[in-house]
Amino acid sequence: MPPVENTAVVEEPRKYDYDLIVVGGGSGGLAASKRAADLGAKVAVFDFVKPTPIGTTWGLGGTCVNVGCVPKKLMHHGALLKQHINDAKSYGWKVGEKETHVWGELVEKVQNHIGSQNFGFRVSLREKSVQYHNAYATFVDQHTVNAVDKRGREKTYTSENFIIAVGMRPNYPDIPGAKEYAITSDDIFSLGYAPGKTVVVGASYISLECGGFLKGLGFDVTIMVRSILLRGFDQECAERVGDYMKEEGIEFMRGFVPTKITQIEPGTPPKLKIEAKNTKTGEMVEIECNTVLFAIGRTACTESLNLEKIGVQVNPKTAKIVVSEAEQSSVENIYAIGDVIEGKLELTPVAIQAGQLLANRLFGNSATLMDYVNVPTTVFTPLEYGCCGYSEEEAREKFGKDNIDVFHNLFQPLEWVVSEKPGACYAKLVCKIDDNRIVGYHVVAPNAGEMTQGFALALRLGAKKEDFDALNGIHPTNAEVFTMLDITKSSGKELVASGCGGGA
Ligand code: FAD
Ligand code: NA7
Repeated sequence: MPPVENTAVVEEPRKYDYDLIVVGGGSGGLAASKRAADLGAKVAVFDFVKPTPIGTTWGLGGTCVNVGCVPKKLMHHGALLKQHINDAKSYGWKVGEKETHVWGELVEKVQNHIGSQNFGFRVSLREKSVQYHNAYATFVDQHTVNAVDKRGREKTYTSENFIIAVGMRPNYPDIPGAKEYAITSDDIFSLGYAPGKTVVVGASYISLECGGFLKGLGFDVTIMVRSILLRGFDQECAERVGDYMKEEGIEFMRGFVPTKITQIEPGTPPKLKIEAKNTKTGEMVEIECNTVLFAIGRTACTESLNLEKIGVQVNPKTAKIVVSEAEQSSVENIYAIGDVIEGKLELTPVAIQAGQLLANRLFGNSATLMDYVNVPTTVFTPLEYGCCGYSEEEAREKFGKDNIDVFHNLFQPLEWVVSEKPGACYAKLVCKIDDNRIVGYHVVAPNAGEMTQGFALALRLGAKKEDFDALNGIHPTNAEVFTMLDITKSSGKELVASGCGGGA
C-alpha cells in the first residue's frame, strides 16, 4: 500500500517581503494589485506624486482620476452646458441673456469628486489587504526597492515579482520662462484662479481638449500648432475637429513654436507674454495672455527608477520600457503595464485590463494575454471624435492603398436643426476591399464616445460592411448613420449633410 500523502497546504517561509510589489498606484497599478490580492498574493503598492514646477500635487489613483480623464471629462461637460443653454433658447426656454461661469466653483466640485475617489482607492486597497506606501520607489536590485516618503524617510522592501506602472508626466520645452510661468494639464484642473486668456501649445488630443473646454467655459483661447492636428489620428477627422473649434471662436496659429515666455505683471492670473516663431518663414510673433498651457507630449517616468542598473531594457528615445507580449521586461520577474510600456496605447482602460490580465497570469493560472488591437478611444473636443481601429492613412499603408475604400457621409443631428446650428458631423468606415472587413471606424459628432463604444465590439468581432448595412438603425439617432453609409470615397461623390438624425 502506497504511503498516504499529506495534502494540507504547507506555508513555506516567504523568501521576500511580498509576492508582488507594484510601483505606481494609477489605473494600471491599482487594478493589478487588487486582482493579485484577490488571487491570494501578498501585495504592496508604492505611489508618489512629484509636484509640478508650480507645486501642484494630488492623491492616490494616478493620472486618470487626478489630472486626466476624470477632471477633463467633467470640465468638457461643464463647457458643453453652455452650448445646451444656448440651444435651450431655440427650444422655447427663457433663460437669462448673459450667463456667467465661476471657475472656482467648478474647480471645487471637480476636486471634491477627485478627493472622494482618492479616499475610495485607499479604502479598497485596505479592504483587499494590499499595503499602500505613499513613497517614491527606486530599484536597488531585481528583488529590492528603496522607498522614500515625503518626509525623506527611507526603507527597503523585497518582492518575488514587480510590476512597474509609473505612467508619464507632461513635457516642457527648453525655452526661457517655460517652467517659471507656464502650466500643463497637471495644473489646470486645480488652478486656484480663472485662467483668463490662454495660449495652449501643442496639437495633441490633450491640447485640443483643454483648449476646447476652456473656450467653452468662456475664456479666450489660442492653440499654437507646430505642424498637424492630432498626429496619429485620422487626419480628415482631425481637420473636421479643428474646423468646428474654429467656428467656436478658438484661434489656431499653424506652424508656430514658442521661443520665450516672460511675465509682464504678476497676479491671479498673471499677465504673460509668449513669443513664437514660424517654423517655415522664421517670422516672430508676440502674444499677451494670462496663461500658457503646454500639451506638447509626455515622457515616461523611468528616469530615476534605476532600471539600467538592474538590466531592465528601456528605449532610450522614448524612455519607455520594452516588454514582451506578456508584459515581461528584459528581467524575468519584472513586468510593466500602462503608459510606461513601449509601443502601446496610452489609455486608462488599456492599463486596467493589462494589469488585471497580468495578475491573472502571475497568480491565477491564466494564460490570457492583453489584446491591444481594436481599442476604441474618443477625443473629447467641443465636437467629439470617436474612433476604433485604423485611420484611413494607416489602413492604406498596412493593407495596400488599392485594397482600401472608405464609406463616409456628413450628417446633421436632428437636434441641431431646431437650434439652427451650422456645420456638420462626419461618419467614416474604412473598409478592406478584399474581404469587405471594416478596419476603421471614425465619427465626429456629439457624444461620439457613447457611439463608439458599441461599434468597437463590431470591429472586434470582425464585422464586414454588409453587417453594418444589415443592422437596423435606431431612428432618429446619430449612430444610425453607420447603417446607411453608401458613398465611397473612390466614387468622388460630393458629400452633402443630410438631416433627420443621420441620413434618413
Ligand atoms: P498613471 O495613472 O499615470 O499612474 C502612475 C502613478 O505612478 C502616478 O501616480 C505616479 O505619480 C506614480 N509614480 C511614478 N513614479 C513612481 C515611483 N518611482 N514610485 C512611486 N510612484 C510613482 N485615457 C483615457 O482612457 N481616456 C481619457 O479620456 C483620457 N484623458 C486624459 C486626459 C489627460 C489630460 C491626460 C494627461 C491623460 C488622459 N488619459 C486618458 C490617459 C490616462 O490617464 C492614462 O493612460 C492612464 O492614467 C495610465 O495609467 P498608468 O497606470 O499607466 O499610469
Ligand atoms: P503627443 O500626442 O505626443 O503630441 C504632442 C504634441 O505637441 C504634438 O502636436 C506635437 O507636434 C507638439 N509638440 C511637441 N513638441 C513641441 C514643441 N517643442 N513645441 C510645440 N509643439 C510641440 O502628446 P500628448 O501629451 O497629448 O499625449 C501623450 C500621449 O498620452 C498620447 O500619445 C496619448 O495617447 C496619451 P508635432 O505633431 O510633433 O509637430
